[in-house]
Formats: sequence, structure tokens, C-alpha cells
Amino acid sequence: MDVSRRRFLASSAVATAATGAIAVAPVQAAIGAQATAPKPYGAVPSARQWRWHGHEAYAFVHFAMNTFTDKEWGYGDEDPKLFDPTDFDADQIVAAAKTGGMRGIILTAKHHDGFCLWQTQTTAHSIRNSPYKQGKGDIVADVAAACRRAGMMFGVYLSPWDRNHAEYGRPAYLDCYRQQLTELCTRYGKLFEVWFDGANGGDGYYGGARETRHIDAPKYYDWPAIVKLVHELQPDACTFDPLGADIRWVGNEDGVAGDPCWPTMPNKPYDQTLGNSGLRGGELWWPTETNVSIRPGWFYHADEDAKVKSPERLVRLFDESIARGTNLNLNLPPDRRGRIADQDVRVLKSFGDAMRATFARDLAKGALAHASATRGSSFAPALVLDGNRETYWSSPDADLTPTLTLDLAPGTRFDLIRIGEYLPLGVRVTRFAIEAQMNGDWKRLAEKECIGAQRIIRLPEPIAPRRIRLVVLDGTACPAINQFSLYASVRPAAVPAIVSSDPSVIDASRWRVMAATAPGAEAVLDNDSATIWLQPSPTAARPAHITLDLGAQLDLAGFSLTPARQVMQDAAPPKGYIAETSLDGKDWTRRTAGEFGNIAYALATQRIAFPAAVPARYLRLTFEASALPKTTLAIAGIGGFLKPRGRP
Ligand code: FUL
Repeated sequence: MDVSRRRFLASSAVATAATGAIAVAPVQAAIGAQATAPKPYGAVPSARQWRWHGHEAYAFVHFAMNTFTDKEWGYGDEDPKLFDPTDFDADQIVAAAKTGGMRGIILTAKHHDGFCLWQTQTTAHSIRNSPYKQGKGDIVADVAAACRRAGMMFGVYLSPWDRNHAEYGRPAYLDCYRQQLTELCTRYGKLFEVWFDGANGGDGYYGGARETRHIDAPKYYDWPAIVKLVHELQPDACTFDPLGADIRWVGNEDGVAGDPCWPTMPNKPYDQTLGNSGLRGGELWWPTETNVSIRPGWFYHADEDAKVKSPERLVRLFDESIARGTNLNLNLPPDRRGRIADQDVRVLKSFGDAMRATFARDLAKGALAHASATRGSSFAPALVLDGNRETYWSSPDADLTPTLTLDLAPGTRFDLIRIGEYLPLGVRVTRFAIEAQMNGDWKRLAEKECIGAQRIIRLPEPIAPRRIRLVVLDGTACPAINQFSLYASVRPAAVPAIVSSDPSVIDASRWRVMAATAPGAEAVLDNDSATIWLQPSPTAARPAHITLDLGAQLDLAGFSLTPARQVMQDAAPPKGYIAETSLDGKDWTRRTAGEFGNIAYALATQRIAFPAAVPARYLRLTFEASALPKTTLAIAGIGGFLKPRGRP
């Protein structure tokens, strides 16, 4: 469209808006406005996906055998008797999630170790053989019921990888898996999401075979058939995340969606890098869920009480997931009581209160909306202000780059701008700018690609302009914009960090590095897994070691080691360890030695118990190899504990 025509349209529209609704029809007729809805462009969401786009935030709840063994990935040989929450309270878990602004819960009905939290008929490796409620408990039923009571949605995670099942890798296991899925989809009311985890480390117990089983996942599981089964039994449940499922993975576990993050993808198996940003114009509607834990691990570990993300950190997560149009699946792991720990609840309340206060009032309400072009009264600019995501402003088909302006009430101050695209018509806008008029001049505040379900732009500080506008800079079809809202952000109240609710967890930030084979070893004691101690990969002839002064003599029962969580090209965590203790820093006694289980892939904290607690003032750890053939050894954290942790 040429500039002069745009100018003409802009001034007509302003005049229309200023003189009221009656003038709309003649002006639109004059510009050839269309009364019919725009035709969809490219891939569009199914009704189920469109509903899902409205969910925004929900909670993952990782609670299973690992909660009781202090592991992240159980091997599958755990005794069901270990599962025994002392004070399980589904309503407390649901209330904590709700306080944090979550609208639903996805519970780990079965994690990779195969232990089932419901009264399944498919395996004895379940809650039926645990002491909890004399084997009569059903955690899935309890959480589902608590969700209904609280008006929250409910969904399940069912790990396809099952390290306990004797038939895993063979056809018989698939029958079992489908039966498990059927039980979950038919017994617990309406599900909003069913989560299939892609992880498969190969090795496991497998009914006692204790071997490594490799599968060709897409061929073995036959995902289209599994997705179909879910949709037959639970038509509203979105499935996560293989090719053919309703939603895709964001490509990392740090809570960061791409900017932009398109909801479309090519019709090809999932690719992690592409998954983060999506593909503009991709033929599949396969939108992103951003999953991340409030703690470093997916399961509760008392030695991670100090590492619960702060409310400010959750605000950043919001900005990097929800504000980029993805849904946030925030993991809240219950502790061994079967409750969300106090520190997590404090953080969730602070974050949730701040978000509720921020979004309580849309400051654009009452503004005058007008546009450089409008399609007809059913697609009027004011529809972006009505809080209804089904109504939208649109321009005539030929106008791909119109502008929508809000004249604001004087003194309207805000620092958050939220816009959204009416996705049932597909992704239409490619690039846009937000501009504000202050003292007569228009200033560009942001220029971005992709609006999608929503885009929330946070300004560095509040502004109070006379007008604000959305300028579509590039698009493949006339836009369909269903919201333009403004908010003044409220910061969350600070929540001081704690050491641990468990007195047997040692505060390692008081330890000191006495000696180390490479500089920078202090990084392992700073309680921050983003800072990493790096050095050349060790060998038996040239081992790496670190000697730590525990500050006082303690009864040391073991140590923990946290690998770097970032995937690094040239670095890997240590393969194994030799742990020695000393009372004087001169005479050393070897306490334990071994290999870290699956450290290279799980990238989770490893907790190694000594055969018995020993009096110690100094701890020396020696590493003779990296877990992968890489040039660099990387360690993010080292800690210790006074009572045996890990598997009893
Ligand atoms: C991963 C799993 O291996 C983790 O244990 C966790 O369940 C996470 C959400 O997905 O793939």
C-alpha cells in the first residue's frame, strides 16, 4: 500500500473514532471495508490447541519414588516400600500451585523407574505394594479430586521409558503402556494435558535383566496411535510432545523460549534448536510449552532448599516464556511429607501476589481505539479492548501493514504492553513495532517478530504517553488482533533464601578451598550452578582434585556433586570419584570410590553416601576421568550431609 493511501486511511479512521460509532459505517463503506471474516492463513490450531493457548501457566508436580531415594532418575529396582509420604496433602499442593498463579497440575503418574502412583492393574511395581495407606492409596485420584475442588485443571505425565518393566523394548510392554494410559484417561475425570517424556538412557533393571535396551522411539512407540488413543478417550487433552502431538518442547529445561517463538513447525521429527524458535510458515501447528523447575531438580531434595528460585527469577521466567506466547509448565516438587515445602510456598505466594496485582487492571480500558484501516464493524479497533479473545480487529485483505492506535486517558502510566493475535486464523503478522507518542513525537519502544497467542513487552521504566500504537511492519495476511492491553507492573516482595529445612544438609558456602588442581575452584561452593569450575579432562596419571576445609570437625556422612547444567560442547562432568577425609589435613583415609550413575546425560546432583558417618574436618575429592570424551572437566557444585542421603 502506498504511503499517501495509508495517510488518508489513518486520518479517516481517527475522525471516525472521534465522532463515535454512527460514523463508522459510511467511512468503512468509503474505503471498501469487508464485512466477512478474513480467511485463515497457513497452519491453524485445532479447537483443542486453541483452548490450550489460553491456559498460560500450570504446574508440573514431580512426586514419585525419586522423592524418597533422593534421585532424579531411579533405576527401576527400588523397593515399593520406600514410597511412604508421612503427611500427604493434595489440597496443600494444589493450593500452593494456585497461589503461584497456576491454573492446573500435571502429575507424574509414573516416572522412568516405572513406579505407578495409582491403583493400576498393569504392574505390581506400584503404590499397592507400598506401606502408604496400607497399599490402598491413589495419589492420582487424590490430586485429581483436589484440582476439581480448587477449580484447577488436571493432567498426567506417563513416562514411556520404564526401567522396571521386564518387557520394555518389546511389544508386550506397549500393551501395558496403552493399558496404563487407558486407566489414566478413563478413571480420573477430564484431563487437559497428557505428557510423554522423550528421555531414554537405555540401561535399567527391566525385571532383573539389568541391561541396556535401545529402541527406535518413533517406530517402537508408534506415537500417532498413542496420540489417537488419548484423543479418543480425552478429546480435550493436549499431548506433549513427539511429532504428531498437540504441543512441542521448548528445547531446554531453563525456561527460555525463543524470541521469536513461532507456534508453527515443519512436518519433521522434533529438532531442539528449531523447537526453541519454531518456523515462520511451518506447515504444522505445534506450539510451545516451556517446562522448568522452581528448583534445580525435578524432584524434591532437601539440599536444594537453598536453591529455590526467587520471586524475581520467576518474573524473568514469565518474561521469557508466557510473555513470548508459550505456556509455562512450572515444576513444584512435593517433599517426603507429600507437601510443597514452605520456602517454595513463600516464593509462589510472593510471585502470584505480584502477578495478580499487576494484571488486576487493564489500563487501556476506556482508551479510544482507532486504526489506519478497518475491515468492518464486526472487526472494529475497539474489539482489542473488550477482554474477549474471540473478537478481533482486522483490516481489509489487501492491507497487510495497518496501524492500531489507542488514545489514552491523561496520566495513564504503564510499563507492560500486551497484544495478541486471533490464532484460529493462523499466524498473520510477521514483524511489528510498538510506538508511543510523547510530547507530540512518536517514539519506537520495541520492534519484534511474532505476536502469537500473546506478546508482553516490558519497558525499562513506566511511561505515560498520550497515545500508543501497534504498527504492523510485515505480514502475510491482514492482521487479526484480539487484544491490546496495558499494565503497571508490581514487583514481588523479596523472599530471603534459606539453607535447608533439613538440618543434616551442610551449608557448604562456609567451606573453603584449601587446594585444587585448577584455579576458580571456589565456584563449586557458591550455591550457584551457573558458575562452573573448569580444567583439562583428567586421567588416572594426571587426576583432578580439590581439598575442602569444612570449617569445623563434623560427622560427615557423604558428599554431593552437581554437574554443569548447561550443555557444553567441549566439557563433561567427572565419570567417577575417590572421596577421602582427614582430621588434620595431613593424614587421609579413603571413604568411598565409584562412578556417578548416568551423570553425563541426567545432569543432576549426585549424592554419594559413605558406608558410615565419620568425623572429618577436611574432604578431598579426586577425579580420574571425564564422563564423556571431552577436553574439559566441568563441576558446578560440591556439598555435604550429616546423615546418609540417597538410597537407604
Ligand atoms: C525429562 C526427564 O528425564 C526428567 O526426569 C523430568 O521428568 C523432565 C520433565 O523431563 O526428560
